[in-house]
Amino acid sequence: MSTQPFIASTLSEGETILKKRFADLGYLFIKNGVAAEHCQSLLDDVLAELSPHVEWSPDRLLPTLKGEPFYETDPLFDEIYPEIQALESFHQFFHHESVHQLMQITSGENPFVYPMKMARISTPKKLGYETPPHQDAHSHQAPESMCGIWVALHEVTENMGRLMVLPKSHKRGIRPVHQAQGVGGVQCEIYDDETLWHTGNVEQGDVILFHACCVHKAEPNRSEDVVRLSVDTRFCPYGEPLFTSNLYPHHGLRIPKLDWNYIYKNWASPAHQFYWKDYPDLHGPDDSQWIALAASK
Ligand SMILES: O=C(O)CCC(=O)C(=O)O
Repeated sequence: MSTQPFIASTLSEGETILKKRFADLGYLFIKNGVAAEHCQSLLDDVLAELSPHVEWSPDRLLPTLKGEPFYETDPLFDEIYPEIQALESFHQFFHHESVHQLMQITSGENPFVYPMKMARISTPKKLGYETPPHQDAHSHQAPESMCGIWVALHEVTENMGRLMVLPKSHKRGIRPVHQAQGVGGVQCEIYDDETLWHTGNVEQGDVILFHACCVHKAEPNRSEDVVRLSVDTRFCPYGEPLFTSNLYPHHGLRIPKLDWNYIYKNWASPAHQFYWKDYPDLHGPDDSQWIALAASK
């Protein structure tokens, strides 16, 4: 396997060039896609929930691990994650005008933001639990018109769990998967001729947009104590088919108290609560079927 730096894009290049690059590569790495202040404000809120397990280092300007490392589904994660999910600023982040504008590059005038929104807490000393190579089309049971958006909440350099993408991999459709350890729990097939990955250091506010079939993964976090914090969600042109698992909070079908009423309990504004209720093309199990499925696991 070899790596090359991400092909960087800027909004000033204009929609035509960006759309063409996205169609060719299957991703856009957009420098300063979201204002650093907007990211810092969300980062402060997330860190307040992670304290005392993760603390901001004012000298290094990085989140640092203070206790034991943990991974999604560990008891400590399950205790903290509902509080991060309950942050109004976390959900509103993706409905901000600047984020909406980024989504318009690939989804046209009226992007629909998926209800499920993810915060990633990649601690060091959990090697093997990093995000395996996957396609979001599989994870979210979505058509190719869906996209992913990933935003760095702080600088992420080598050995801190950077993201990697397999350029042009979106052109080969949805791939077979097998079970894997790590975020999402599945890994997709990588073909023998696919040896060149794109990666690189990112700064606070840098954004990656992924095509639904773009294969991507995370590097292991090999740092001594840095915790990589980022946020991501999915979006599509309004009206495209939406699978009902995406209507739940991330980990909501696994962590008993983590439902929308829990999330909304302290919100100041009703804006963006249950905003998908009239979505025109929902398919998949209904609420009672999802609850039964979750209970049977
Ligand atoms: O941040 C990560 O480790 C995973 C992100 C990801 O897979 C995504 O945004 O689709």
